[in-house]
Parts: sequence; structure tokens; C-alpha cells
Amino acid sequence: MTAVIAKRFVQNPLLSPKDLKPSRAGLEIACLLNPGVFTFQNKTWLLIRVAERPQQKPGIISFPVLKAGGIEIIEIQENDPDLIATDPRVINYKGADYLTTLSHLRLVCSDDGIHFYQPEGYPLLQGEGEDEAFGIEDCRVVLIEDTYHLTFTAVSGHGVGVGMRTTKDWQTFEKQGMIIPPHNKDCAIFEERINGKYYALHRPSSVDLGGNYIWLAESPDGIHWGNHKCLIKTRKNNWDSKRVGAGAAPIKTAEGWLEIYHGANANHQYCLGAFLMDLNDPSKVIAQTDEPIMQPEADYELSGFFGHVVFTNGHLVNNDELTIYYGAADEFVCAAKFSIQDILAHLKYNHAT
Ligand code: MAN
Repeated sequence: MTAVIAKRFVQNPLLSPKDLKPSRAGLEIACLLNPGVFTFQNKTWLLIRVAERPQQKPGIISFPVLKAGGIEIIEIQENDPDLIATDPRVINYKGADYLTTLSHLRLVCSDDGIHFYQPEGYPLLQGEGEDEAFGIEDCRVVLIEDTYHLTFTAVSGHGVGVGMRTTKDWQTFEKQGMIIPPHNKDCAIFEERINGKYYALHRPSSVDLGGNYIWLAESPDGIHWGNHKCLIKTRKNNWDSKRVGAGAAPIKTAEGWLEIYHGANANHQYCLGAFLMDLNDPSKVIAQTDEPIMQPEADYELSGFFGHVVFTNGHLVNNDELTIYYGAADEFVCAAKFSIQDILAHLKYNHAT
């Protein structure tokens, strides 16, 4: 059991696949998940990951990939001996990995942070070019000075990397390209500079030596990153034993930079935890929670496209109140409130390096 109290919204799920329209004829929305969160023009906005695929026919797995000029639907017989399809999210066919859905990012907004609608006149953000052919996912949004920085997972046959686009008005976007190459995801930029430098958390995925650990990088301009340092590792026999990854931008508190992160175990069950970095030198991790601060418990978190998942990459802070928006079971968009003091009180300082 978790000791920290997550107050789930009674309105959860706030958004389900049926609530939005597919981006094009011939596709259906399989999942709405993992929103980036920001405020703009006095409203709460979510930049939701919308995962689509063709309606599935019996005996066939079909999924879209982006090509110059449109999408191509790939169809594979379920009993094809060259197909490995044990995970609903990814398949392997003839030795190559593919995603079973194609994700784009979509804007919805709200006056109360609970009821969201898709406003007229805002573009969908879709994968562009070869390195985003399998879609873009799980966007973190951070406002630095007057520019929103969007960091998202760019997926293609080339691998999984971190893409960036910037915008001031959510109408026009500047492509900054792939800022961290494969295999990497979960990139969260700090909202302010520390001693003149930009900082970001990110997650290289290691296949052999090392592991799926959270790293810190610094940058002179918020776009070009270097001086990478490993911060948080997976913990054996624990809820975060297989992979860890940063959530949204770290939260500035009197005690340090507080980061909410996700961890998964070998059974791909995703929970949330927290760690604290030194205010002046975020490469120093001062404390970390032992137990999750939130774990899948509600029906909509336990079963769905991929059950036993709570995953956050967007939140709002109002004094002590932290509202996280999160993906539940990789299918629904939900929200929960925490007290920041409550999370801080559950940090264990014996992890200090
Ligand atoms: C993992 C999961 C999927 C995601 C891919 C690519 O398999 O997080 O949901 O689509 O990685 O990022």
C-alpha cells in the first residue's frame, strides 16, 4: 500500500477514446493517454497522446505507419510464424519492431480542469519525417520565458528518441529536430535556469550494460544538451525494478527540486514515486521515496489497453496542491491531487550520494 494520499478525481476517467474523433477516416482511437499539461489564456490545456489504428479484423493485426504524403496500413496474419505479438503495444515481425498504434498529439482545454473539449482552430501535432514515422508520444510541455518547449518521444524504425518543437501561440510550431537520439525518452526540462544553465531529465534505454535509468543533462540554450549524468537507477526486487523515467518538469520547493517519476517492475506494472534534487546542483539527489506515492488501484487503472498502469508527464502546481494528469491503463486520461508537503514527508534521505 502507498502511504501518500492521492485524491483521484471522482469524475475519472476525464477522457476516454470515445470522447474524441479519429484524425482520419479508416482509423479508430484505441487509447487517449499521457497528456502534457500547461496553462494558456486562463485555461488548463492538455496535449494528449491519441493512439490510433484501423478497426481490427479477426485473425489480422493491422496498424498505420506514416509515409510522405499520408499513412500506410500494414496488415499481418495473426498466425504468421514470423510474428511475435505478446505485448499489445509493440509487435516484432521478421525481426523488426513496430508499434500496434500510431500516436499523434492533440490539444484540449478546460475552464475547470475537469471538463475538457477540443477547441476550434488548433492544429493536430503529427509525426513528420522518417524519424517520427511510428508517431509522437508522451509530450512534456514547459514554458521557458515566453516560449513553450515540447519534448516528446519520436518513434520510428530508427528507434525511440526525444524530439522537440517550440511554440509561442499553439498555432505555429518550430521544429527543433531530435534533441536526444535513440534510445531515449521521458525528457523533462526544468522550468528555470540554474546558475545560468538549462537542465533536463531524460531516460536512455539500455539493452545490455546499465539499465533504464534517469539521467540529467545541461544546456546553454535549452536545445543542445551535454554533460550527462546518471541520477536514478532501478531498484532490485522493488516496484521500480525494471525501468524508471521522469514525469513532468521538476517542482521547485524550499527543500529542493521535487520530481515525480514512474517506475515499472518486470511485469510492466507502472507506479509513481518521487525524488528530490539539490536546488543549486540538481545532479545531487538528496532523497527518494521507497514506496510508490501512487499505484494502479481503480478499475480504470487496472484494466484497459494495457492494464496496471499509472503514468504521468503533466501537472499543475498551486501552492501546496499538486494536480497530476495521468494516463490510466494506457487508455484513459485521469487526474489526481496530492499535497506537496505530504510527498516531501515521505522522502527518505538515506539515499543521499
Ligand atoms: C513502449 C510503450 C509504448 C510506446 C513505445 C514507444 O513500448 O511505452 O506505449 O508506444 O514504448 O515509445
